[in-house]
Amino acid sequence: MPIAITRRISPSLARCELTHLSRELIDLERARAQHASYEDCLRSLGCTVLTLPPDPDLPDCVFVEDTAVVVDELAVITRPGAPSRRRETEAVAAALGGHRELAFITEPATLDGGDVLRIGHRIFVGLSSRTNAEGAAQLEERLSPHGYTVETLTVGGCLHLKSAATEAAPGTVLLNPSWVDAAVFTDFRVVAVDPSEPGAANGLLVGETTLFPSAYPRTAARLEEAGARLVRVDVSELAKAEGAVTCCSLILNQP
Ligand code: CIR
Repeated sequence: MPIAITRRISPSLARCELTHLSRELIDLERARAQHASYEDCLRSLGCTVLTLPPDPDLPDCVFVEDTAVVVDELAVITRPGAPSRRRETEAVAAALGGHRELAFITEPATLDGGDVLRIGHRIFVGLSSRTNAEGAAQLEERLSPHGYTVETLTVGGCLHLKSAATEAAPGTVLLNPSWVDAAVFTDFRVVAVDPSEPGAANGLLVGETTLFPSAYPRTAARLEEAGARLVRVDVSELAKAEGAVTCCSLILNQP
């Protein structure tokens, strides 16, 4: 049974980092209700959800994905690219320490987990405004002894690699070809987002089922046509903070 680590929404979410979006009013109560439904979806897919308390001084703490890269053998605690997010790693490292050996990304490297796409033993790292080459190199140093390969690629037009591409069904990469070079993923089946839904490339695969934002029905139809099994979740308030479905959890498979 996988464990999903999540973290409650900070009361200061309104002060979150924003890179590609303009600030909009976020309804905190609605965001919390959506987050609770997201956690319920994870439970319905067989996850044990471990929810960490929020920190009022860390507006983006709900986006736990950025704080660690977890594989079966260890967890690599990141050094997030946004200085306002660096302290988020402390609580997550404390929680992960009970489940995995820990390794750390250290200065001058920066790495956000949202830039790390793992498909089997292949790890794709997006070089972005949050993740630098040193971050990718340190991740490779930590993971290659365990049989993982690390490939870097550039992303443009979006926040993270996983805004542009995710494994949205087993062996299938869902991507926005305007934000990432689809040629990188020729070893996989590729499904492109519907052109009217550029933000739709982020799905969270848990086992054989994918949590997918209800805001993107056209891309959902494309995925289902390709054989994906989807569970829809409404994360519209978190989307105003530039978050999507992968960013709100860290999934630990039980080896
Ligand atoms: C940030 O800009 O860091 C947050 N407001 C959103 C982070 C979303 N994380 C993710 O997609 N992995």
